[in-house]
Amino acid sequence: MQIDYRQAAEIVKACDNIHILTHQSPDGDTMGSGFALYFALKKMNKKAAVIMPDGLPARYEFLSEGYEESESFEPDSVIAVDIADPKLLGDLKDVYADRVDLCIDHHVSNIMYAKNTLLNAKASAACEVLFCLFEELGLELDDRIAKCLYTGIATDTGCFKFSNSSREAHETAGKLIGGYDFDFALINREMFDIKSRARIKLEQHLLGNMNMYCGERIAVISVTEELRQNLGVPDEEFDGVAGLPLQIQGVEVAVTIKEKKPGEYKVSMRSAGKVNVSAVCQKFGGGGHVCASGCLVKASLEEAEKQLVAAVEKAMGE
Ligand SMILES: [Mn+2]
Repeated sequence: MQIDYRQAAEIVKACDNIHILTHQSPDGDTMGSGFALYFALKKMNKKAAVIMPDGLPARYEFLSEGYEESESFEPDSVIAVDIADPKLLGDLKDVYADRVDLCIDHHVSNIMYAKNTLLNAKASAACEVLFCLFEELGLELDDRIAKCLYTGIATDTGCFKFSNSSREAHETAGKLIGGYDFDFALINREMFDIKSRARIKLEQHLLGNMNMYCGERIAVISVTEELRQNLGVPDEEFDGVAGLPLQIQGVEVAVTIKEKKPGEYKVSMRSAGKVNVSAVCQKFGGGGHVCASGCLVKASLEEAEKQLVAAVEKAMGE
């Protein structure tokens, strides 16, 4: 059932022992939401724990400063943050999928699996939804909560660069920066600028070995299993490589072909805006967003590249 802020506030007030669920392959929004809600619930004298299917990655540890790991307890309420589908609970799906009391989210694709869903699809981040919920609760924020909420909004808007960087996103960030003390410049540097040596090595390789087509409007990067082993780069360093070629002036579509197993390739397509890559991926049985989509192609690498480029070229001509 979809509920409004007032109803969600009533649910939060009524619970005492809460498990807060975050999603697998965590990002700044689910982690920021999880810890912001934890600190808020602690201020309300409730017992809470943040449950993380993939643990807490080092890059988000700063959000947990002050978090106290409690002994395991049986929750009376389960609240999911930034989780559109229980599939995103990973290994914890079986335990929690059917017992989420409240889901706080901003994904239009939310499948409404929770008993109650507070969904604001116009919000830039689940953290922006939480900010409004805390206002509804009349809860006074503190520096820690503000830092968590800001991080979620900054990361989900690509540092206020994506088209979801609405007036509300900016205004909420402004209230957080203006009203509380935390180092937002450092957060943005660490979330957006700093890269590991392995990542730099990977980017150099991928950009140096790109294939260009259609007057350099289409860029293709391929990641084979052999390459992954040769470079010795950990899997998580591949996050977001699909968007890399769009940094190059003139590139309209970036195609990343990643070997899943011999003869089977996972394809990610990114568009700078003119070409609907969701429509292209649909021709291969995939889909997604207009500017970010994916599909699976069973062929040799050369054949996959040929077919994909032809399909993108066709879409460009339409
Ligand atoms: Mn989010």
